[in-house]
Amino acid sequence: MPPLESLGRRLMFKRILIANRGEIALRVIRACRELGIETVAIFSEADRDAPYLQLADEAICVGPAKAADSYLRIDRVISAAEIGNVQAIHPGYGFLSENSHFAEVCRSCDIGFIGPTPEAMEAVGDKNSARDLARKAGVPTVPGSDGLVSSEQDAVRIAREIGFPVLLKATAGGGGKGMRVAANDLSLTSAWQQASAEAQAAFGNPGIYIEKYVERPRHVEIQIIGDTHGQVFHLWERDCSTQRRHQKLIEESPSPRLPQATREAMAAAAVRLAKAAGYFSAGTVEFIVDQQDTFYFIEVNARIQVEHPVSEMVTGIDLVKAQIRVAAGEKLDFRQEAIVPRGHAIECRINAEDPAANFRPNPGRIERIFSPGGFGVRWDSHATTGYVVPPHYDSLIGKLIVHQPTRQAAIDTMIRALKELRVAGIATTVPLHLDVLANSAFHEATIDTTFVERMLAG
Ligand code: MV4
Repeated sequence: MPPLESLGRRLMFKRILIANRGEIALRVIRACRELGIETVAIFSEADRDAPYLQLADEAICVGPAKAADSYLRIDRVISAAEIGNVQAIHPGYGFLSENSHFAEVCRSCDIGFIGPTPEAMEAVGDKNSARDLARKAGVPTVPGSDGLVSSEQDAVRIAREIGFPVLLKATAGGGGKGMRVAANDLSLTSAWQQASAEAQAAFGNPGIYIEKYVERPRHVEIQIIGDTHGQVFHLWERDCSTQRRHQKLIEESPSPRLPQATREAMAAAAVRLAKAAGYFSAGTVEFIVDQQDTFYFIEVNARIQVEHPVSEMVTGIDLVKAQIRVAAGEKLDFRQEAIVPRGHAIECRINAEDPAANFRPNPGRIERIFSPGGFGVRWDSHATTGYVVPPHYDSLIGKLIVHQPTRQAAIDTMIRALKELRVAGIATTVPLHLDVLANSAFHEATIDTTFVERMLAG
């Protein structure tokens, strides 16, 4: 008997390739199983023995350990898709997920891409163009330059106009890469030199724009999902302020202390922007929120994100299944008014890093693992006893997600589950999470994006 969900769905893919690894590869395999879709996994030589590969219907090697020679090789991934005889590719997050050229190659090979179109990806992938689009859609942006800044002289003139401190951002950057703060004319000169050189070197695109620097913001993002029939829905917000050096540590939904009117305005703004960009599939519209609860658009993430489970838990919507369905051309049968957040969800990212040694990556063999469970607990992980965490990729070994009626109950369950999780053989970020969850600022939710670094400093 095929799963009930696959009956009567003539549009649906029969077989898809997952162009990713680790927990997100497993997450997609699970969604496919429930939809009655066969899966082809790919792996590098470093992942050859990874247990989750056994859960796919087929697994194909795409090259050596180095991502640039395997998971990032468009030619090899497409060859695997041809050999695997799939109708579509799910890119997961990272790797090729936001590469519009890859999405275009899929299209020209007549392979479905489980994500937005290359055109939508480009419109939001260039940060300056996304900001332009936001303004045209009536989405608040941070006061700043009207487009790219062409010279140091222009930069000084604009910075004086908007007032210091300012932030120089690379239009090809994102996630904090290629940003420089400047407090006055003098520091702007060196910030300009560094930012433009870095943008050219790192992204091959020297474009820079300037924004007023918002001090100690919160990071709040809106989850959206759209279909190819012009519908875009939002799944409310996630607060990702608990981060260190642009690496998110804890995400939660709802965002504590966010006024309901602000939440509603942000969600509506995110949907307007997605519609203006012709965006479908899953995506995230990222905002910063200042101390006065004023919100500003920052950037769009054109992929499923690591932290998507917290939105799934509070809304009851399986985002990966929805992503696959809309890529196959199905119309989402949601009603926005029926997407009502229920309770509170928190996710802790468990990384193979040693918080006692400046978060040094700690790859190696997991001698033993005991996975947490019980009421309100979800453990999304590919790690098993005997699994060797390879040193070549990001160090995420699992995501611990809890869902409870209130934030306080969610914190209590998270502490219980973190203590239940036992990983022997390698150091993990569990102790750091326990410290954060015991912190009064976290309890009072008076935190911003500088909270963890201030906590660790003193
Ligand atoms: C900002 C900002 C303050 N003012 N823009 C960093 C990542 C990138 N997505 C946007 N980022 C920021 N943009 C203005 N005009 C502060 C940050 C920022 C930040 C944002 C979200 C989460 C964590 C952060 C940590 C440091 C700085």
